[in-house]
Amino acid sequence: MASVDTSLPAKPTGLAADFASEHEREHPLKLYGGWFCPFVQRTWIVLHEKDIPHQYIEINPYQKAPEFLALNPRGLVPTLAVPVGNGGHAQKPLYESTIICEFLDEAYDDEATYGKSLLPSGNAYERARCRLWIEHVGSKIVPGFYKLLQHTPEKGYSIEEARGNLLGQIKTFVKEMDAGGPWFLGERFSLVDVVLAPWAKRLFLIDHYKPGGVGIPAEGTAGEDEEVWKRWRVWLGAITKRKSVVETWSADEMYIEAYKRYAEDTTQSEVAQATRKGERLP
Ligand SMILES: N[C@@H](CCC(=O)N[C@@H](CS)C(=O)NCC(=O)O)C(=O)O
Repeated sequence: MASVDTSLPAKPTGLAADFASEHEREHPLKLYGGWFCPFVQRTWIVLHEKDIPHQYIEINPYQKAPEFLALNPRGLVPTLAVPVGNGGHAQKPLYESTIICEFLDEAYDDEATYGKSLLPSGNAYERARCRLWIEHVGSKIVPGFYKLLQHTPEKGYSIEEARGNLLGQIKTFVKEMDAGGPWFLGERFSLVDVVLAPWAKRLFLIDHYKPGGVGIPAEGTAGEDEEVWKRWRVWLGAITKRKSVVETWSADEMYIEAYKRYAEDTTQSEVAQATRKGERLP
């Protein structure tokens, strides 16, 4: 594995460091994560939202330690160790961020203790609609983010194409949002908001590294799309201030450092390699 990815700073910083150290004590529910990872941040946000007791264990997923691979043969974070049986001493692994998020929401469902479910209970259609847009985030917006971030002049596609694709996928998503706001489901915060939050927070990296940036039109300049981008700004403003998002975020400059290799398209991470080859993300 290339040294570029194993040289990452080893620990969270900023408010994420506080959240991590509040959860460093031994606990049978364990999240193995990397502070820089947006997929991990999804899981972290759910644990924070529901105030679920757990232990956070920072690892470097690029190093593929045998104990880590034993839990998750895909060798990716987030990986969750879930207590099983009465004593809670044995654990079973779970991985894939969206599956972990749904699992946590379902397994910790006592409203008095953990608050409202993050998917609308009692309405199968609305839950399915949420999953549809969670899928859109994972299969359209997230790959679009990396395609633009990893764009270099040698690519077989232009930066305008990559930008147009990302903006188009975001627009499609925003048009599905409840008009009232601020959240995707209007007043109700849900997993749909959670799954996009980490990349919404990371959009500034594209503005930092790529000529022309993300290219979201400034207020009053979007013509017929004015309402769509207005709704986006309402959501973006709310999500970037949400406590669970803010408190799982390290210092901005750390992300700038960690994502430099994406911007230069030299990282050997699985996500980056899949993007380079035009394949589905891992
Ligand atoms: N589909 C996975 C993706 C997770 C993922 O790609 N995690 C990255 C860190 S952001 C990782 O562990 N990469 C290790 C590698 O690329 O070798 C999920 O949703 O959990």
